[in-house]
Amino acid sequence: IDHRIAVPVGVTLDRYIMHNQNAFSFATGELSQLLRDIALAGKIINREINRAGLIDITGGFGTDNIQGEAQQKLDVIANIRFIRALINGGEVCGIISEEEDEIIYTGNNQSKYVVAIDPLDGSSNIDVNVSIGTIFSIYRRVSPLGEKPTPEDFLQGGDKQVAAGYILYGSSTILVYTTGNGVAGFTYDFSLGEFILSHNNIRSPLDGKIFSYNEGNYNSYDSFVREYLIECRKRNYSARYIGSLVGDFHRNLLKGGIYLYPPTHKDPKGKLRLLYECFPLAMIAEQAGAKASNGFQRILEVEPEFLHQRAPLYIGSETMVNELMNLI
Ligand code: P6P
Repeated sequence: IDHRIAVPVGVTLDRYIMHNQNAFSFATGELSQLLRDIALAGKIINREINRAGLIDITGGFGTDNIQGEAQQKLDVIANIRFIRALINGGEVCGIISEEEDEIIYTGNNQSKYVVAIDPLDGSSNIDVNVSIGTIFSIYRRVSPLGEKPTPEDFLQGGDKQVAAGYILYGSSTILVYTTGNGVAGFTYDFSLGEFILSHNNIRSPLDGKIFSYNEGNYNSYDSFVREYLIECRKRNYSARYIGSLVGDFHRNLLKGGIYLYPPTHKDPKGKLRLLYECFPLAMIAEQAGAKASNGFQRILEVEPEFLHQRAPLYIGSETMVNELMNLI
């Protein structure tokens, strides 16, 4: 059966995962439990975000992360919550996080998964009530069971992800993920404390009329990017840019559109991180019939060399990404 049709909308994330588990090879239950652990942390972060202004956890924390970005209090809280949930869940032997310089060893060396995570992306929007998101990527480890994970566990390449997803803390809170068999979305129901299936088998429109980029960087873009943007304006496409990748990505995934973060003078290799922003969103995009490129190749084929590597990102509707790539 095609499980993506047989599951009625309204089912909880738990039941959907169990249904999926029975239908697919990862019936051992570890990946199912790992997805539940991530969903639990998402519920906790969601609660913190929704009361941030009330309990003085907005604003800067006074420290910088490896990216040299001032950490927001909620950034740090989200990082701690996800790490704790993954350690306690027991299914993960190692974690890399945007907020941490090095690999986090959970001590669960018998576990067979590693997670790369951006605990709270778009954090500059936290204090002004604009959507923010969590992005996660899951790999089966390649290092020996029983030992500590190694960087190679995280540098396997985008096509080796076993699952990827995001949680968008927006007008509603939605968890979207794929395990390589289509994309499903679950909207958080506060009254039940459950993520409920609301988007069964997301398919992204092949074309779109929305383009998302930071206009302020226009003059530093390569000529092919500027040429594409001029064409979008000629066609009276809508320019929509939240400044929060998960929000822009999710809107474009559902409505059709393209998000561009090209190399700039400030970020000549691109700003977004390959392992916990580009790869997971690219897996979701492709699973939903969309595309993701770094301007030269399918971004899932980029060979990662180090954990916090950056990359240019052009992601969204297939026709729009193809048109842009044809201009190179
Ligand atoms: P800029 C947020 O810091 C982020 O990583 C993405 O969420 C967002 O799309 C982008 O950077 C915004 O960057 O340079 O336009 O402010």
